[in-house]
Amino acid sequence: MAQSALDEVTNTGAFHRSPSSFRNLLAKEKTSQFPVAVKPKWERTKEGDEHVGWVFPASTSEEPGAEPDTLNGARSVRELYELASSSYSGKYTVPVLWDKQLKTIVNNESSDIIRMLNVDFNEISENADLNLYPSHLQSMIDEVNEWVYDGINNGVYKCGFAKKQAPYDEAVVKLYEALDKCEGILSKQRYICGNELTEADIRLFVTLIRFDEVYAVHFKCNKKLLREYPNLFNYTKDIFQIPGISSTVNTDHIKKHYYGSHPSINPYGTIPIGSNTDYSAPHDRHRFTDK
Ligand SMILES: N[C@@H](CCC(=O)N[C@@H](CS)C(=O)NCC(=O)O)C(=O)O
Repeated sequence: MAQSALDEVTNTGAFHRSPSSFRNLLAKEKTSQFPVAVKPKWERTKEGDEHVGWVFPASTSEEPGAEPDTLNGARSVRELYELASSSYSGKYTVPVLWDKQLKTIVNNESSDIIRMLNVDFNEISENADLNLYPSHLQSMIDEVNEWVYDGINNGVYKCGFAKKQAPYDEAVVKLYEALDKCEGILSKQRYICGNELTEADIRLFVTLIRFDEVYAVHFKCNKKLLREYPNLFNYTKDIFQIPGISSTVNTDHIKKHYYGSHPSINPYGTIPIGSNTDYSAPHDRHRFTDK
């Protein structure tokens, strides 16, 4: 079983992400979140073996924007997986939904976690009325998520981690077909499933916000930059400017992570200067909804 994304390339040279192992869903019982951030650059996770992955800083001053694990005193995300299951042998990935009381991983699959955050934390959330997965749009959200994940979210990884030309060629064609499709949809409506913000926008946004800074260079997604797509670019600014979103984007961490953590792609870890795009600049997306 793969222990890191760096081991997930098959002998045809194509990147295949292995499935998540912890898939519990929350019932209505009270559970609490524990927001922590790990250091952006992967490091050795244990003395005695070669594994590299997510580690916590030892103090709050070590890496601005990252905090130590004050709850369990773990040095790495790997230690949390080992605390949750002594027989675990898969990848030590984020995100992880952690149960403070039971000291275990509830779930490590982002598509499950995003659904749980929408519903199961309403009693303690500031904006409980926000529903990013409304019943009238569920089938459309599911359908969009599928091609966006395959073509774009995972598509950029398939481009970047391909070790042969053919899987790269296949992934990059699919990526730009999916981006062109988004551009077409977003020329007619404000968000990807209509004029209402949904989970599908959040899932698309997380890849778009990294596109010009990282994927265009590091993962060889350079047929066209995000800023060359008028609708996709303005849409990314629009979502970035929703209150609460920009504080989840740390461009410095994003760049340190990718350029510093994949020596097979960027052996010297040099961080490129661009793109320094200002996503807080004005956008034109109100034209669909302020009529
Ligand atoms: N299916 C998982 C995949 C998560 C995933 O691959 N996370 C990456 C983020 S860069 C990770 O933590 N990788 C660590 C590694 O490959 O060792 C999800 O979407 O939640």
